[in-house]
Amino acid sequence: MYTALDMRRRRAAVRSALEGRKPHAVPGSARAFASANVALVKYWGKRDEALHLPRTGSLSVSLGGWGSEATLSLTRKAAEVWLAGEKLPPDAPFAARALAYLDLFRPASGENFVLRTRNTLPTAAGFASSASGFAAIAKALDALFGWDLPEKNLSVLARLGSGSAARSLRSGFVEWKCGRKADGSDSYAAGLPVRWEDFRVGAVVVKRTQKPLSSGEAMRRSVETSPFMAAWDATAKRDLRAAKEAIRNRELKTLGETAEGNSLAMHAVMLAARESVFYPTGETLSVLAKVRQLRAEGAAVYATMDAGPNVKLLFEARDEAAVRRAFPKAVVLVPFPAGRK
Ligand code: 2P0
Repeated sequence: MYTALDMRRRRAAVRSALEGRKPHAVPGSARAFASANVALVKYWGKRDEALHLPRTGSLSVSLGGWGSEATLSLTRKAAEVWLAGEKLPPDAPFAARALAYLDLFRPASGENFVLRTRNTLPTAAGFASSASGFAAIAKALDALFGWDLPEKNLSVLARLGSGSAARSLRSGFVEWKCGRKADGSDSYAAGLPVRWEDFRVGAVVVKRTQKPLSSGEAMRRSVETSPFMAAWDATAKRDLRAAKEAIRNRELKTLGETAEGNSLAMHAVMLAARESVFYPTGETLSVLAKVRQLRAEGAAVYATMDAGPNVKLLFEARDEAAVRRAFPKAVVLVPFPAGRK
C-alpha cells in the first residue's frame, strides 16, 4: 500500500507528533472511546496520500455516545485484531489497516499489539466506523503508554490512520484545518465553541452492505481524472466559511443548504471521474426527493451523503416529529445532549 519512502515519512510524522515520547513495554491494557462524525463540509481528495493530507479543510459534527471503543495491550506473541468479540484474520481489510497503523507504534523491545474494538453505533444507522475506530486507537495508544498528548497531536496521529479520524477526537462541531506544511504538522482538527442542543442528525439507511469502492480509491480517481476537481476545491473553501458562520449564528437554513449543496457537489465530482463513481441508488434519490417534499411543506430538513448510498438528515428538534413521520425507520441522534458538556 505504502512505498518505502511513504513509510519513512509516516514514521517521521509520528516521531514529530510524539515530541520525544516513545512507545515502551508496559503491562496491562488501556481502553478509549471516540465518537463518529458526520461531515457537513466534506474532505474529498488528498494532496498527500502517505500522510492523508487533505486538499481543503473540512467540518463535521460528532455523534456523542455513538462511536468506537478500542482496547490495547502488548504481547510477546503475534499481533491480534478483534472486532465485536470476534478475532479477525490478519488479512481482513480492517485488521490489515489497523495492524499497518499499529506497526508505527511498536516498542523497540519488539512487542506486538492486541487490539479489541467495538462499535457503539447502532448498526441500523449504517455509519462508517473508520473515523471513530482510528481516533479511538490513537487515544488508547496515548493511554497505554501514558503519553498525555495534547488533542492537536492526537488528531495528527489519528489522521495517519484515516483522514476523517482527525475530526473524531472531541464532541460537537469540529474543523479539520487543511494546513500547508509538507510534513502535515499543521493539519489537525479543533473544536468550534458552539453548543446547539436542538441540532439533530437523522440516519436513513438505504443499504448496509460494504461499499463497492473504498472512499480512498474514489478520492484518488476524482483527483486524477475529474474535470470538476478544481471547482471542488474552491467550493469546499467557500462552503467551509459559510458553514462556520452559520454554526456561530445557529442558522439551520444556511447550514443545511451549505451542507446539502456541498455533499451534492462532492458526488458530482466523482460522478464526472473516469471511470465514474456513483454511490447513490434509486432509493437514495427517493429519500432526497422526500426531503425536498418535507421542505416544501415547511419543515427545515436537509440531507448529506458520504461515500455510500445512505442519507443523513440535518434538522432541529422542532421538526423531529415531521422527520419521524416521513422516515419511520430513521435513527435520530442528538449531538449535544442536554445537561452534558
Ligand atoms: C468526510 N469521507 O469528510 C468524507 C466525505 C467520505 C465522504 O472522509 O483515505 O476514510 O482514510 O483518509 O477518512 C472518508 O474517507 O479516507 C471520508 P482516508 P476516509 O467524512
